[in-house]
Amino acid sequence: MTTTEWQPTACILCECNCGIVVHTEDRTLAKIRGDKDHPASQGYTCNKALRLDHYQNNAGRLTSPMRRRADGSYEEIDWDTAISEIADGFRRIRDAYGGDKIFYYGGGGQGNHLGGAYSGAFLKALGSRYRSNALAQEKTGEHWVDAQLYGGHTRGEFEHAEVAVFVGKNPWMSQSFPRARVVLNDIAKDPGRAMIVIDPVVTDTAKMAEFHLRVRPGTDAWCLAAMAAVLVQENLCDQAFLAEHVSGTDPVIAVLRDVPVTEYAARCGVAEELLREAVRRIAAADSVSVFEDLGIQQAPNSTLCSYLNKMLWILTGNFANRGAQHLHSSFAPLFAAGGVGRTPVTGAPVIAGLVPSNVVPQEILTDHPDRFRAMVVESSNPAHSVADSASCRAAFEALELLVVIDVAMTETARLAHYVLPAATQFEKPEATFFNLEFPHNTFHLRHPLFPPLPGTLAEPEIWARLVRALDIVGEDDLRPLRRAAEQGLEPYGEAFLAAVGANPALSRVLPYVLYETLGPTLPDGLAGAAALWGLAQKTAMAYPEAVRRAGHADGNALFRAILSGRSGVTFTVHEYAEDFTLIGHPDHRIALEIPELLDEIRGLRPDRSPLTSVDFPVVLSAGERRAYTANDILRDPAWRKRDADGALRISPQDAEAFGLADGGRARITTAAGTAEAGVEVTDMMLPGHVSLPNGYGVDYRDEGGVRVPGVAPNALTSTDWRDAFAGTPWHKHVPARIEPVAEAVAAAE
Ligand SMILES: Nc1nc2c(c(=O)[nH]1)N[C@H]1C(S)=C(S)[C@@H](COP(=O)(O)OP(=O)(O)OC[C@H]3O[C@@H](n4cnc5c(=O)[nH]c(N)nc54)[C@H](O)[C@@H]3O)O[C@H]1N2
Ligand SMILES: Nc1nc2c(c(=O)[nH]1)N[C@H]1C(S)=C(S)[C@@H](COP(=O)(O)OP(=O)(O)OC[C@H]3O[C@@H](n4cnc5c(=O)[nH]c(N)nc54)[C@H](O)[C@@H]3O)O[C@H]1N2
Ligand code: SF4
Ligand SMILES: [Mo]
Repeated sequence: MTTTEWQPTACILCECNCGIVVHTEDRTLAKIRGDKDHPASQGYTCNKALRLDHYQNNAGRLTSPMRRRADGSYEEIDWDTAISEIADGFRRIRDAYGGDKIFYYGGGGQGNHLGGAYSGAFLKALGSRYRSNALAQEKTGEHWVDAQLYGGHTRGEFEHAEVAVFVGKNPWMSQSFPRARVVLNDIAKDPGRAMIVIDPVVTDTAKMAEFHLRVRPGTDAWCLAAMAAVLVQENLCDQAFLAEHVSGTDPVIAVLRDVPVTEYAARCGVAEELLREAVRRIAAADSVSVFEDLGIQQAPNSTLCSYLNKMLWILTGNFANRGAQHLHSSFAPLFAAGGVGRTPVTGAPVIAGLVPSNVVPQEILTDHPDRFRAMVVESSNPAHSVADSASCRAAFEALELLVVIDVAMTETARLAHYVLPAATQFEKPEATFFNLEFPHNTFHLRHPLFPPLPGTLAEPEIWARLVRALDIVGEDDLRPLRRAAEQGLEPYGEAFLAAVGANPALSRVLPYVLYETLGPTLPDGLAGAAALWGLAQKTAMAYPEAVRRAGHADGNALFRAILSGRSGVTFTVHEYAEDFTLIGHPDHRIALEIPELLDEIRGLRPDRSPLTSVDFPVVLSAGERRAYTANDILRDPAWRKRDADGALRISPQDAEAFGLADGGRARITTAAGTAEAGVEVTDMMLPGHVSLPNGYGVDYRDEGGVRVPGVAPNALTSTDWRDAFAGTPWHKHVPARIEPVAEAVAAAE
């Protein structure tokens, strides 16, 4: 199948999902460029999008369901056998121990959330309750704070911000908001705008910033507390905004008034005057946007840092105006609503319905009667991406049933009883639910460019076959809906409401019902998009005005626009003042006081001792984003144009102290493990701080044999280094020891 027309789709390598257009040749993505018609990315891509064929075509693609033999090797089996054995297996687990012992991990990576939308039908039907994914190793602490402050998720409007603040975030490399490099260049060039970066490393973003607050690793809480305190102590808060839109201000002001700024600046290693100047710049700006990311979310005091960071824009009233911080609409919420639950074995906090990734091994590897016995992993590679890979492996091996759904034979798949091969994201309808912008929010349904590779299936079909095997919905229940669907969306909507109202069995498996009844009537191989009909209805009900402003009369109109809008659609257009209506609290005010976290601010006072020690004297950031990293999505090492082995970055001072030279090799030892890496000596790093990239250390097999370039970062991390509130890991702050590798020493002598 060769096309000479540009076909719209999207890059799947980070949460931006930039629109691209491609030429295909047979099964390859022959030419790739940015899609100017995409409403969010407007033709922008970064360097990585051009390498996407390494995802679509590589020697690691799975082409048959696989079953593990007693000796650990795998045999290919047909789909019918796989589906019936897997359904039987989970039924047996449910009957023996209860459905809540079936744990679900994943459901979507950077570009693919549509498949996971169908998983709930099968899991709910079995009584499974616990789930998790990568958000529970980065964003749950921030979510817990957000839920209390305003009951929603905020994003900055960087494109129009006078001042952009990046806290532990390197958007030049990691992107995360539309057209990141264009926006960063614009800010850097404009003398009327400014960038503030809080990062121990001289990143590409930090190099562009007016204010680089080069904190010592792990000391952001002191830095951010001092910044918020300067706002209060120098009378820089927006009193009118606080009076009108914020509750619980007084106790917060009281705590911040007592913060010893000089002492805290010294503790975080930032010159006090620089810190004060940065705060004054924030206070003087007409608009400020803030992005916090892994540099604080995966480091000590992470939940506290999320809270303090939000003070910077709340105390200065940078909400609901152009270029500032915003709540936004969502097409499909990434986080479940509800309070904090507890995990069955360790009692860890379950925030937004997600078990902290760090406790997953402990919830399995125990003789506790409530331990997880079985697991489904979809579109995720936890044996590689969750802290302490060795204990993850041991835990997954102890499961009575592990099923992995992936496009490749991953580190996790190699531990599974069954591996189910998915069609790639260019072989099925796909979409991302990272729809986080304001005032215009966009959604992009990508059409398939190729038929599924023979032997593979799209996830909606996999989940539908599994539900069918459970035999809980009869053809009699579905037939009226199938007929209604043939008559159009309006009759379907009425029939759907009536059927679900009358039959509770259907309401437990809604995505399945949509796929089975509406799916067959959708054009262009889009059956897998059926679940979006339900989400479009919900969206139109949640934001009727904003959906109409975007040009969609109702949920059906929105759904039709999504089906036909090949480059994506704008689904909501908000007015700035409506930000306040998106605040979840009944009084639509931001609730600033979080007593537990105010206690934490007070508790910062005594100079806490660093986590490093004589044995482990440096801080390792395990998993930095670089030009050629993309989580675990690309396994073929040929995709990288440089940094083939993912060098350990180290300061000249440390290199000298440890006897290392640029281009040499180092051994990195932590409490959890040891690894070797090539060395890059660079002034980017502070003395006492070293870094390794993410996404390395995955294996790749082709005719040339097996290769595992670089270090798997989680060979070096421990599950017990985690945040007290959210259980999120401290990947950016792993105490470590660095030594020259013996051969290198010998060669040098
Ligand atoms: N190229 C590329 N882009 C990606 C990804 C990818 O794999 N590759 N992954 C995507 C995903 S899933 C995510 S979540 C985002 C993550 O995006 P980022 O959070 O921007 O990525 P990181 O490089 O992991 O960490 C950000 C910064 O934290 C800094 N840091 C380390 N320790 C500290 C500290 O103690 N304090 C402070 N303030 N900063 C510290 C690091 O120096 C680094 O510059 O990137 C997305 N984009
Ligand atoms: N030490 C350390 N660990 C980290 C981090 C760090 O900075 N340091 N970062 C953390 C963060 S922020 C994140 S987001 C996680 C990411 O880690 P994971 O949650 O494991 O996600 P990905 O690496 O994106 O893996 C995606 C998987 O989906 C598969 N896949 C791709 N397309 C499809 C498809 O269409 N269908 C199916 N079924 N599968 C598909 C890929 O083959 C791959 O195995 O890693 C976390 N782990
Ligand atoms: S990696 Fe991210 S920023 Fe780069 S092209 Fe892909 S989606 Fe866009
Ligand atoms: Mo992430």
